[in-house]
Amino acid sequence: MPWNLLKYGLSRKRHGPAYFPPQPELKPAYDVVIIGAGGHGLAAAYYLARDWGINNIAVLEKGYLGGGNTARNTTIIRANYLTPEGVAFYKESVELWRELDRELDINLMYSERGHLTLAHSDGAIRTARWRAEVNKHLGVDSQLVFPDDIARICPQLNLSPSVRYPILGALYHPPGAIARHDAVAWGYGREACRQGVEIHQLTEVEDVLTAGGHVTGVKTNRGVIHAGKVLQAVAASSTLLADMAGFRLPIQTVPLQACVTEPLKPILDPIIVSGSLHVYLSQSARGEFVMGGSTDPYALYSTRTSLDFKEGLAAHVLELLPMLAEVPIMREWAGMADMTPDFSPVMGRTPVENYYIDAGWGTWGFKATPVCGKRMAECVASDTQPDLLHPFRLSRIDELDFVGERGAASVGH
Ligand code: FAD
Ligand code: PYC
Repeated sequence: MPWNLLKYGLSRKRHGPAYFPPQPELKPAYDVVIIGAGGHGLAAAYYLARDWGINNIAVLEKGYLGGGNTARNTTIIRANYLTPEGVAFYKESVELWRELDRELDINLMYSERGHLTLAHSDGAIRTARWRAEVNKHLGVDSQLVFPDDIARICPQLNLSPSVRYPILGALYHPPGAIARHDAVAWGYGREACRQGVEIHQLTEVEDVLTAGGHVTGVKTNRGVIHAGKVLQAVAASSTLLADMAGFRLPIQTVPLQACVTEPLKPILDPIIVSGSLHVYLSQSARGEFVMGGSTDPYALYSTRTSLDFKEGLAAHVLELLPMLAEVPIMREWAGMADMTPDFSPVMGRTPVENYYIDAGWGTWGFKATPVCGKRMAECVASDTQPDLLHPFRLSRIDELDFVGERGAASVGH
């Protein structure tokens, strides 16, 4: 180890400015209050300040910055959705991701690996073909591939025909990527602060204050704050916050578990998803295999993990990658997924004037952080529903105008 690095590590003095400014005093009023300092809330704050010149903003976080699903997700980024509305939306997100390191001046370790959704049945081949056609039509690089190609793309996969669920083909999406999730929250948070946004951790919103059908502020554990506009971006707590504001959401919250193995040398490049085996995995830059399965089969506000999950996951992963048999699982955790009936998010205006919502991200919202932040900022600043967000308006559920993305979810439900 270089001598200077050792000296720095042991020294009590730390040189250079702190990454975030010290938390300021809470003011009695802000132009915009954002509830939730996950990736989504922080990205919205950043784009409101950068693109719309609104910087009298407080982001209120009941825990710590980026400590919700942003910290718990498996970081898969892709645009290979099923509906034209979904594909157009996630395509814009992937375009923003590609520039984000430079823009936020932080190494997000954004790494395009290619994404394989394995098909083990004729029905799955049909869905893969359908997705490939919709994707290509909208300029997203996806194609249906068969075992010969899969063997070239991912030689580690067990392609034997004599297993329980032989691999018949796959949807291959070369832009599929992973990134460092914490850095996304840090990057958006720091850049928002540089533009005057305040982030208040350990500040829980306990009630939403309204008068005459519009929002006037929020009650927090640190007092009342008045606000011209309020955006809720609280993922698992979406229904609780909407209740406080006085409207209902078509959302159920279910646990989703994941785990990582001990680090290995780099051996797996692409991201692998198998719907029939209910598993997905990738190898992180640190060498750990990041793996997950289906959502738990009941609604629950809990982040406990289970032996069931680990056992089922291990058995299924070994069908795909028998070489992992002796690799220990190192950590296991759960997040809470806010699920809508059509597996698409809810974004935009609400029945309460000047109160906006960003919710229903279920198991798939990390990849949407940049586009959602950018478009929600537009929505809040202009009080209009941007075209790209129109399909995801809250009223679509009552209108039965669904954006059905179940076939494109990586996670079994
Ligand atoms: P969060 O990061 O959860 O932020 C919301 C914040 O609101 C939290 O910090 C919370 O503390 C705060 N909050 C809640 N209530 C209050 C209150 N009353 N007052 C103040 N603050 C409050 N998506 C993908 O695209 N790819 C994946 O590979 C992927 N894998 C996943 C794996 C797992 C195990 C899980 C659980 C999810 C996964 N997701 C994935 C989904 C993704 O994690 C989420 O959709 C995304 O992180 C949501 O971001 P967010 O900023 O909206 O929410
Ligand atoms: O949306 O790609 C995804 C995903 C993978 C695992 C969890 N979500």
